[in-house]
Amino acid sequence: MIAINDLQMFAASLEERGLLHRIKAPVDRDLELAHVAVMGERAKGPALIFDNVIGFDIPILISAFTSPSRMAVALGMEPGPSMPELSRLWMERTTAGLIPPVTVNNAMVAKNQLTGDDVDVNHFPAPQLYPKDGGRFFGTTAYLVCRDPETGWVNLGTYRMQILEPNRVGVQFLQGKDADHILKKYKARGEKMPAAAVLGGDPLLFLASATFIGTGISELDIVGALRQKPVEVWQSDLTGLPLPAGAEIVLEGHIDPDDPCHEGPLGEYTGYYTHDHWSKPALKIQRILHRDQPLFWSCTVGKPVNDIHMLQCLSRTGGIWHDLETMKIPGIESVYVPPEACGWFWTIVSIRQMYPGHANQVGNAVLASSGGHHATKGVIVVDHDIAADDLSGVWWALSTRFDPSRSLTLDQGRATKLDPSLPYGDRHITGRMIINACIPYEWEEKPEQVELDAEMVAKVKARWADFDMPDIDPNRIMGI
Ligand SMILES: Cc1cc2nc3c(=O)[nH]c(=O)nc-3n(C[C@H](O)[C@H](O)[C@H](O)COP(=O)(O)O)c2cc1C
Ligand SMILES: [Mn+2]
Repeated sequence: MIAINDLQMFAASLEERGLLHRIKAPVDRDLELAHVAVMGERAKGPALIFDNVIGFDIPILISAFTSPSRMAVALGMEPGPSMPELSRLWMERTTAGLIPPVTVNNAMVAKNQLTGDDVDVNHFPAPQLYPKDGGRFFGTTAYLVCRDPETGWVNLGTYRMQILEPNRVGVQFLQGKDADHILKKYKARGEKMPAAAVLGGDPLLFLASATFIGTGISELDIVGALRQKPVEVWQSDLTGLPLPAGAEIVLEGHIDPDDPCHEGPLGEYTGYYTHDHWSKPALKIQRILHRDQPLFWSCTVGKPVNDIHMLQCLSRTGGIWHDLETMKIPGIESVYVPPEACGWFWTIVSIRQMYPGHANQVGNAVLASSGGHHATKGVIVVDHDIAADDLSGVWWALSTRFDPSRSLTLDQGRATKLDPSLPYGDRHITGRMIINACIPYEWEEKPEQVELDAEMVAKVKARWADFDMPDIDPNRIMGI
């Protein structure tokens, strides 16, 4: 296990393993920085820290999660596991039980406190990412902490935060998100909602707060379970909220339900814009907390593949897998929501078939599950000889095991407002399908496959070193 308590430890762990590159050249935070990052991401480059952001002495971390190796390190593992393997770990740890946070008195984030006229979010190098974005965003990786006034439940949600004024940022939580439910309760009481925008802390806090965990469950407890140790929080004397003690920067204040703002757009994770700028919640900042020498953290959002698609791949796969296990559906070998599908719209499940109709049961279960029903367009079910993330194998199954007239099921379900394949103003319901790409269990005569000899494979693996191909790990070759 790699010990990681906060963002700077995570960045150092990446750097030690050659997974992070520091850019020393001066770079403009508006457009230039994000363009370097997107071009690096497209080329499957490393995580980046821009040490010399023009006009600031605060560096920016970006592209932190954009490879399975970096995602493994975030989870405290050495590079190696595939995304489905990491999702299985997510599923197992969150299913085993949650771990609530512990309160500490000394918090690195509380070392510097800006109040009164010193409250100015422009102190930090928030970038503008794309030319058509509405401005600079303090929050792409930042999460909002708020508390349910009735139950005391503390929710963490990642919602984008645009800088509007020195002491005001938009916080675009969409209808139905947890913060939206909670804000409505404050509104009914005629109160403002105390809230904090947090950047940094354990990198898993960003991951968990960008994931639908379930109403009433705190993302702090989920991160405790994932990290297998409690998150350290500091009880704010201003808002009464538990704030991650190792955070980089916190904007504290309140959201007035009767004082919405005009905000956006921001290039979204679908790779498109949604033009819906009015009546977004806004955080009025009363106090800024930050560590000594904070590290700013941004994410390019926009077209796949970047951090958001990787983290959605991890957590959505983990959530769907969790649901399939709790539904007691047997034979699930692996699950994968490809980052290229925005980490959202398609699910691939590999199963060991046990009875006729098993593959369709799995497809229907994904479409009906809490973790997978929302905006899924298709489920592809393949046999156990193909891992869910073996996209070459999946194409082979689509070509040789799938018959559209026999094994395609069409259905409809809940859409997302961000889906550009649906017309504006009518994005409630999407079509969806189950593609059963398994060899039918009930066929007595199955197609005969070309196979390698299992004993010879074992022998070849045993003397792999003799063949002098050190870059290939014989135990991680798909499809044998
Ligand atoms: C970079 C990034 C930006 C996001 N922006 C928003 C956003 O502006 N509004 C929103 O409602 N969800 C946004 N999300 C998705 C939410 O984080 C996600 O739905 C999460 O479940 C919200 O937390 P909650 O379930 O506690 O409400 C974003 C996710 C990421 C990773
Ligand atoms: Mn939540």
